[in-house]
Amino acid sequence: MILAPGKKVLALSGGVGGAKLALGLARVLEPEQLTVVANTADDFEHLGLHIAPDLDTVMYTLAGLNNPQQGWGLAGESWQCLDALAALGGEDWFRLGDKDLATHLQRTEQLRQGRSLSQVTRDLCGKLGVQTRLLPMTDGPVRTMVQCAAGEMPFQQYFVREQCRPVVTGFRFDGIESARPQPEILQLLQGQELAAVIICPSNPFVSVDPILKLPGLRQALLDCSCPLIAVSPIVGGEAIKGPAAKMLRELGREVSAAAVAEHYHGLVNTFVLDEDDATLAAGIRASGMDVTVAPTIMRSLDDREQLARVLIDVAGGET
Ligand code: FO1
Repeated sequence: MILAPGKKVLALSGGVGGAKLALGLARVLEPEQLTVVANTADDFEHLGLHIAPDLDTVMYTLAGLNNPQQGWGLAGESWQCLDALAALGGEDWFRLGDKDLATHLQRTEQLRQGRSLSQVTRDLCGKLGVQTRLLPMTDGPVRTMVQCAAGEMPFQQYFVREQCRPVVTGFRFDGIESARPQPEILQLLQGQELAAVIICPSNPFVSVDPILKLPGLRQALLDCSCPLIAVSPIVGGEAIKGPAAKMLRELGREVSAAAVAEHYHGLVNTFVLDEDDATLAAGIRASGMDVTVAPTIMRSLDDREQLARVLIDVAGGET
């Protein structure tokens, strides 16, 4: 037991990096001690299906079913449906595997029958044996629009179809003004059980910001008395995965963990830096944030658990 009974951790996550840490946390905490909130602003409707990439990446990872090489989707996947679709002239730029399609079919049908994304996620997690509470950030539609010189485009078009090539100038989260945070998130933040909120090493602009910008959520985080801890997704001036470094550069910011710390300034109490970036600690501390230096690159299962233990220790857990 590394966290007192009755104490809980709330983790805010995007896709791959967040999912790795969520798994580490799930392995060192009791199931009832962890709630993971996934970004849903990169969800989209495609081929008539509701696709929720970050939710699914976290769900498949927690279920031990994920494809670790690819980062998204399921291990041992086949692509017969997509190949047949392509042969018919259908769209195949967004690769939906045969088994993964079952998730999207089930989710879409359940949503069509009037169930909420939270209910459907709970049901899917139950069927896949995921014991951790996994919540979509909201049950309402919020969609990331990537702003570029030529105009704006939906996130998956930028990320997958355009392979993150367009130069970004900003982001807009369509629908966010009328979206509500998933109610359990606010209940947790307003209760007495939370030991920490952890911002996973996910992209600050397109994975974490959509969660933080949900109406009322930032204030609820500020009002919550537990520590808010963020793990840098940038190590040694590079993103561990994905376009975070490219985005920082194009937005005219320094490509470093310090720039991510600055992004979270005024919200986060403790910033967790990789050992490679230890020299940045003093500057971040001078800005008023606590800093913990730790190995943050999660190659193995042990690395994930080790980082989870460090974070719980920062939160004041009982080791
Ligand atoms: N990412 C890709 O780079 N190419 C794909 O074809 C692709 C398909 C895909 C299908 C289902 C799913 O849940 C995720 C998928 N992703 C794919 C990942 C997705 O674009 C995520 O939004 C990113 O990983 C950002 O979190």
